[in-house]
Amino acid sequence: MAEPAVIQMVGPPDGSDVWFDPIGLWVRTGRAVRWVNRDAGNSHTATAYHPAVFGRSRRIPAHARPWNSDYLLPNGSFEVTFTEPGVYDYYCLPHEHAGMVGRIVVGDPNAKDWWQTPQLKVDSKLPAAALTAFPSIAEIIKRGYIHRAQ
Ligand SMILES: [Cu+2]
Repeated sequence: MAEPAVIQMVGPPDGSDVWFDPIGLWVRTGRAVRWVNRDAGNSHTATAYHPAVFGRSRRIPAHARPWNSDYLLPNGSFEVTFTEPGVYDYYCLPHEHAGMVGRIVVGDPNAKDWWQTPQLKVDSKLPAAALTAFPSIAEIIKRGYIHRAQ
């Protein structure tokens, strides 16, 4: 088994900014992803956009299981194994309004065009800072991972 891919929750020591690094990640089906809080100044969550979790719009594949890490203290971690191909958008509960969101693309990019999911293009229930922060699916697939634009 491959080691989990790691997404760090990061920010400057004064706590004035927060983000997931990488903000965009591509993994093969069956790979685990581990979120690790490397931000000494904040607690964070990794929470899937799904009606079953705080009643949000579904922004993960139809048959995928949603997740919620709950609050991760500094150096805390949480892991999810992705068995369903598709696009997964998630957010940090206390920092969604600051644009702390991420996108994971799972599966063989050449298998089919599942990444054209129309629900991902618009979502009136998301704060603008979150909606504009997601990296493009095409870029994630092309580069494998995307760091947030500074
Ligand atoms: Cu956060």
